[in-house]
Amino acid sequence: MSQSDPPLPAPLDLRGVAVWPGLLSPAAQTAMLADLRAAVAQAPFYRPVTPGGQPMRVRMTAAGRFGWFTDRRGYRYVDRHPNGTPWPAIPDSVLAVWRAVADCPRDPESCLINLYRDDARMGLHQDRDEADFTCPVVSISLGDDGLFRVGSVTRGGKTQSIWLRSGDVAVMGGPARLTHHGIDRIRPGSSTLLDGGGRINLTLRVVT
Ligand code: MD3
Ligand code: FE
Repeated sequence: MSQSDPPLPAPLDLRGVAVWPGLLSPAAQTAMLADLRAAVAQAPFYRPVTPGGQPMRVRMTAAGRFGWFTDRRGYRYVDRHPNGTPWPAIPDSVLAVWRAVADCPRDPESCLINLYRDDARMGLHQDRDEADFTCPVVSISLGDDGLFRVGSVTRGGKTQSIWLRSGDVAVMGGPARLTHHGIDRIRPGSSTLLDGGGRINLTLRVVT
């Protein structure tokens, strides 16, 4: 993906979230996964603990200047892995997707790497731990299908769901930046991309 690539096709619109199904070819997905493996070797997946003391079902790690983090002390961005080392750099293959789809003059400062295995899910929530909401959040899905639910900015009300599949890219910008969203479940075994199965989702964000 580069500046000389052809213009993007029109995205689907899911309550203001733009979704490009299959934006990444199978070869691009495999190449990105190899880049991520190198990052995860430096910054292994761990299980975050909510402020209420519950271990999350999603495994996490991050790349870039900041990683989103939670423990008993609360939600925040931190500049290193719990093992004490700085997060690895965001791979160029991932940055290229941001530059192609995010209408933002800045590069992302954080790439959260979520791993969903088996019964992992993520409840409806808003992403609001960032200091700046003018740039979008960009999501890249790899591996098994995930049932993605989008609601509204206010709590409650209607929601709409779609299955995100490997290679899909979603952009949450403008009014959709603060909508509630979550992953109800994955479909284990729907992809052979990841060794050991499961779904990886990358979320790219400007934080400061
Ligand atoms: C809609 N991750 O890490 S990505 C998260 O698939 C997160 O792992 C989910 O929600 C996942 O915070 C969903 C799609 C997504 C990300 C950010 C959003 C949708 C969003 C921000 C605003 C609205
Ligand atoms: Fe989120």
